[in-house]
Amino acid sequence: MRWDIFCQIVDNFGDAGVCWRLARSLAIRHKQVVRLFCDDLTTLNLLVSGQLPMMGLTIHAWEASSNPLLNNTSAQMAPDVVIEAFGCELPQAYLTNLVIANYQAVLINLEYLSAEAWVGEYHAKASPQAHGLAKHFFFPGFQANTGGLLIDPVLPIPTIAAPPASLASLWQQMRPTAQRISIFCYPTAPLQEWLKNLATLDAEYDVLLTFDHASYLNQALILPESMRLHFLPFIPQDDYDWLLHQCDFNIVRGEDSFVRAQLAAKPFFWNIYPQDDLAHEVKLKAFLDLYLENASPALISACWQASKWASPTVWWALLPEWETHAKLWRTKLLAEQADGGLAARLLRFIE
Ligand code: TRH
Repeated sequence: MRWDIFCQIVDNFGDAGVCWRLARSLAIRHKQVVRLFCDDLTTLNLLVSGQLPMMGLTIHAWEASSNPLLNNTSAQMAPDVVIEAFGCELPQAYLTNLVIANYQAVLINLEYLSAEAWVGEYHAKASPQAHGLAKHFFFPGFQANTGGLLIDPVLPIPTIAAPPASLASLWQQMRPTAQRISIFCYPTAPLQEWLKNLATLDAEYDVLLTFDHASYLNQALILPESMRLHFLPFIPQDDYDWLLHQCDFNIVRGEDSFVRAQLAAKPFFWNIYPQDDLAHEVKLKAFLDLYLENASPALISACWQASKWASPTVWWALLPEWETHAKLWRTKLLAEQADGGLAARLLRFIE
């Protein structure tokens, strides 16, 4: 089938991250023909870096959807499925073309991920449109009655693996005796206090701060030699996935890195995207309730404290138990997504 995915980058990298992962999965794993239209190719290219050309997948500027060479005036190019990622509005000219040409494309509104129970009730419901094209809401989720998770590519749990080029020189500076921590959080997080507190523990830490995080820290930060900070540039998405697998602890944010941290089978906490109406508190609780269903009271308390940026000295001792839990959770997730996860469920839904 032919798929057109529309991605409007509202802020940060999550929109691009999810759309790119879905587009690639449909093209590579499911042999679909995919065009990804994006309103910010510069940002998208940061994640994609070096992976194109790719069989079955092309990337286009948002405006190109109205270009006669690319639009739907030719039946050959007519899409079977059109995805509006995160409710972005389709370009008017593109939509008009679809309607006028009377192509029977299915419109999908790909929603945000949530572990909340209501998601299953709303997933895959039709939404009648004045223009007559069929439109459905597709909700990613953890439960079997949702659209599932974007699990591709599933990386093996690493033993010893060579770092990708973007991390090769940094990796030579890693101390084998140190615990590795990757940090990808929002600028409002109390990162500096967190690091200072962790540094008081009697252990070595190599802390990998993702792009731009240097600006989250105060110049005056003084740390003991046992804690070394490493400042990363923005690295390609696959390399970031790899990094999560190689660390002993990860702090992630947004929606896409949150799923990757779970698949990395390592202890992590989710610096969830803050929303004005505090909807993120409900989302966080829904996830932690699922994630910690079979955990000990001590681990439940540790995960909650960590998620709220409590001093790591309070809960860091629980890390070995958390590690075992993280491995079990990955196994459970992959078993529940053994049907192929979001991309495969989407494909079956369309068929
Ligand atoms: O960047 P995010 O905070 O993005 C989003 C957006 O803010 C979005 O509007 C919001 O709705 C959503 O969060 C919840 O976090 P996220 O989702 O984890 O996306 C980051 C992407 O960037 C992810 O695909 C991983 C990738 N990435 C790299 O490719 N290289 C890097 O160096 C890093 C740190 C991340």
